[in-house]
Amino acid sequence: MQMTFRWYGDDDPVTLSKIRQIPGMTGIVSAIYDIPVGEVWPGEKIKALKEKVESAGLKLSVIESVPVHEDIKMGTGDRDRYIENYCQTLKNLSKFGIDCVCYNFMPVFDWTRSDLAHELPDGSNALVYYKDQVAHMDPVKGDLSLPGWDASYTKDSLARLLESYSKITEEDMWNNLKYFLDKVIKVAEEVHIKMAIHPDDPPWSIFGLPRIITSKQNLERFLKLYDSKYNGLTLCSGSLGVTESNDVVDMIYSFADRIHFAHVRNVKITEDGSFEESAHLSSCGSLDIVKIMKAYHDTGFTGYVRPDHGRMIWGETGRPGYGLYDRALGATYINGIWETLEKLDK
Ligand code: DNO
Ligand code: MN
Repeated sequence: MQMTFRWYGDDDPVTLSKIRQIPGMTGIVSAIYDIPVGEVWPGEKIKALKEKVESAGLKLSVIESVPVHEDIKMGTGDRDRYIENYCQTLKNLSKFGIDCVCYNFMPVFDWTRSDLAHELPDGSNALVYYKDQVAHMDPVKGDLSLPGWDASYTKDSLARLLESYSKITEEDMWNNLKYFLDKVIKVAEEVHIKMAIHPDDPPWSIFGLPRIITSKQNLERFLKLYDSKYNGLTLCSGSLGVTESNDVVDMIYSFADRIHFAHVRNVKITEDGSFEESAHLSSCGSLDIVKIMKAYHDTGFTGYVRPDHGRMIWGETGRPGYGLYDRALGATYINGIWETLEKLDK
């Protein structure tokens, strides 16, 4: 495996030089943040990003994400132009050695939580999803705005977008995803970029929107839409693992040859099926991180790994889920498990 860390660019208070000091850290996961969704990423911007990362002694390993325009997800309007642009962006990325791109197919909202700074008993702050709180949230009224959400929507445009989605079923989403893959994976194969879809987080419908990348059965269906190694997965333990009906360890063994990017984090499922993000350590949450890492090890995983969200600890402030300290602890813990597995294997 290759250990990586997400970096949000020059505005990120977690600088590249700090990331470099995390033991065993080799790669950066990043993106170009100032290009509107759907437009082509120009080569010069990719080059500048790569050079910045390399001059800090790290490798630009994964792009997370090249976002997919809503017209593509809805199968409307300008989707063909946006798909063409997407393919051009992949070609541009490949010129700079990028071989793995993460994306998602969630309508309108990326990952969703009801509180971004819930205080845990130990005094740290974590992202949580309490079902009863989400039930009372109205995104159009602006009850909550998350860092994962596209902040460029006005209330009106958001309301219109949600209205358009009300006619779109899960089957429509499957068809639109297949339409996208048929064009994009062909290019990915040509330029040797492994595409890695991120599961829906949480893996169920929110605000009445259809969500399809949610379960083992649906991951299987996804992989069959276009049967190629280049049509692969970002296996995010903390997204899929928030419901007991998903067995993350089993998914790793089942889909090993199609997993290109591993997001490793732990979550604690609470009594009513809500969840709290926890520290990475197995005993802090509901997932067995040793079994997860063992599954990657047993299947000879050579792809990219990153610790996913962390809590805010030791007084750190900043982007929820993406502070330095708890993610660095996560990376060290994952590296420790991996080293143990490697040495016991010898
Ligand atoms: C949250 C992340 C997601 C992820 C995208 C991938 O922290 O795991 O925002 O980057 O869904 O497209
Ligand atoms: Mn993730």
